[in-house]
This record gives sequence, structure tokens and C-alpha cells, in this order.
Amino acid sequence: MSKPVVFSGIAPSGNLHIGNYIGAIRHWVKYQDEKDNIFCVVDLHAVTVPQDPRVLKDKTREVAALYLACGIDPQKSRVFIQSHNPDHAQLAWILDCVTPMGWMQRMTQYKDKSVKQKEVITVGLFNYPVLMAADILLYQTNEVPVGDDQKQHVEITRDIAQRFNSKYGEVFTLPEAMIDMSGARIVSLQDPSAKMSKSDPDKKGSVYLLDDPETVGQKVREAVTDSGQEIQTHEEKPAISNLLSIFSALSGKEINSIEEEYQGSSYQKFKQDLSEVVVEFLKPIQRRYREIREDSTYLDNVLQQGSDSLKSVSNKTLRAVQEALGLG
Ligand code: ATP
Ligand code: LTN
Repeated sequence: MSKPVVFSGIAPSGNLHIGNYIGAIRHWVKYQDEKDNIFCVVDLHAVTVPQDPRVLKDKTREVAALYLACGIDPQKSRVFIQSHNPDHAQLAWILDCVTPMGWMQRMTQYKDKSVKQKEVITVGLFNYPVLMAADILLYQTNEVPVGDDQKQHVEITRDIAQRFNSKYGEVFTLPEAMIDMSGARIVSLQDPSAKMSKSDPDKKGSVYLLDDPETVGQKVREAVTDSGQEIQTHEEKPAISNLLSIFSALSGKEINSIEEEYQGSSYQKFKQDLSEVVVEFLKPIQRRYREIREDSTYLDNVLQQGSDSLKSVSNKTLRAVQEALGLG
């Protein structure tokens, strides 16, 4: 039997942080052997908000190198850059033409981002979920491993696929979001009511995968805490609960056992140990990252092979779509 097709991606719109790792990348790595994996650097999504062109090119390679440094193995997974395959933009246009405006207007990420956006809000930002649907549907994806914030986008992808299939015939596989509830929403170290986010202008809210040990120590030390003393997961203690989730995800220890270990300890001691856990976790990733970035031919080859091998897959879907619509 063939393996389930997994597709996921991250936009190179800023620095990757431990929320991206805990909510998404670690699950990609974990199930690599059991699935047919496709991991994309979604640069077309990044340009839905203004980007500096020189920075974007470099960030795109940085994100790809971080996928590999975190454990994505090009022998087991295909890694590529979205804009290297024009089928994504082409299918997105067609899906734009079958997606009702009202569906997009309900998308919470669009509502959040359009409020924060200081410059003009583009049609691209509004249509973002349709491009995401195209990414997923092009490869007849079964599973989409993402953090909690992307659930709504995967649901709309299913709705778009269903609408297309019922109007024009069964072309698309219906994908499912794979969301592991532990660590699906890591929150900002400065504001536990907001998720940790690449685009947060407050850099102290996020621990980036490429932060040096001193910066990690400082960010963890300065992380906000809740009233009281207990180091325990509780809905009234969102800041400490978040630090416990991070500790657990990056150390591999169960939350219960961490709570037991720190019973009666101070926040200060807990934070000190947490920063060590984070630093030790990041060390090998940063080392591999530097090796990969030093050998740009290797990275370029991986990305080229990824997109070359996927074009025949996406093209097959696109042709079926064109045929179904009577295009050409
Ligand atoms: P941006 O601020 O540019 O929207 P982001 O930091 O929110 O970026 P995304 O590119 O939207 O990150 O997300 C990439 C992947 O990481 C998605 O699967 C998303 O669900 C997951 N993810 C992002 N932030 C978190 C978080 N704070 N906790 C858990 N998962 C997250
Ligand atoms: N919208 C996603 C990034 C993304 C994605 C995808 C994730 C674009 N296309 C396809 C999974 C599958 C985000 O995390 N902001």
C-alpha cells in the first residue's frame, strides 16, 4: 500500500522560532519514515505582506536549511521552494474562481493580519488561504501537519476541494489537518494571550532557532510569569503553562514529571534550567545549519531535486483540473 502524502510549509517571512518547531517541524521529522513527505518553503505566501527582496531570497534558503538542520532528510522527504513550481500560482487562480468571497471573509488570520498591516492590504493577503489550498491539493495530499492556527485554513481547503469535486468531478483528494494538541499553540514569552509569531515586532516574545545562548538565556529570564509560586499547568497560569510546554517538547520529558521535579522550586531556578534545555536543544541544530549554509551547492541541489521530482505530480493534477473545467 502506498504511504499517505504529507504536505506542509512555512513562509520565509521572518526568523523561525521554537513555536514553528514544536507546532509543526518536529511532527514532520517524527513521521518521516511512515509517510510520503513534501515540505515547502512558501515564498509566494511571504509576499502577501511587504518583504525586502534581498532579505527574502536569503530567508528562503535559511528556512530550507533549517528544515534540514532540524532533521528533515532529503532521502526521505522532498523539500522545495514554492515559486520554483509555477503550478501553485496557476491552480490558485483557478481555485480563486470557484471560492466564494464570503468564505475568505471569515478567515481569522486575514482579519488579524489586516488589522496589524500598516501598509496597504493586498488582494494577495485576502486570497492567502486559496494559494494554501492549491499547495495542498496539487499533490493529492492526505495529511497536513500544522499548528493550531492553521486549522481553519485546512478546513477551507477541504471545502474548496469538495466544492470543486461536486461541480466538476472527483479531481481532488480531501486532506486532513494533523494537529498534535501538545504544543500546538506556543504563546509569546512577553504576552501569553498572543501566539509566538515570526512577525511579532517584539523580538523578546520569541526564541528563534538561530538565537545564540546568551540571547536565549536573556529571553527566558525575562519571560513574563503568572502570580503565585507553583510551577504547574493551569488555565489561570498561561505563562507558566507555556514554559512547561516548551520544556517538555524540547527535553522529551512529560509535563507531570517536570511539575514534580520543580515542586517547591522558584521560578528563577525553573527558568535557569529551561534556558539550558533550550540552549542544548538548539546547539546541534545550529551546528548542522551552519554546515548546510556553508555548502550552498548541496542545498541548491536538494531544492532543485525536490522541485524537479514534484513537477510531474503537480502537473498531473493541474491537467486534470484544466480538463475538468474545459480550459485550453
Ligand atoms: P507569521 O507571523 O509570519 O504569520 P508564524 O510565526 O505565525 O508566522 P507561520 O509561518 O504562520 O508562523 O507558521 C508555520 C507553521 O508553524 C504552521 O504550521 C503554524 O501552525 C506553526 N506555528 C506558528 N506559530 C506557532 C506557535 N506559536 N505555536 C505552535 N505552532 C506554531
Ligand atoms: N499558511 C501556512 C503556511 C502554508 C502551509 C501551506 C502550511 C502555506 N501553504 C500548505 C501547510 C500546507 C502558515 O503556517 N502560515
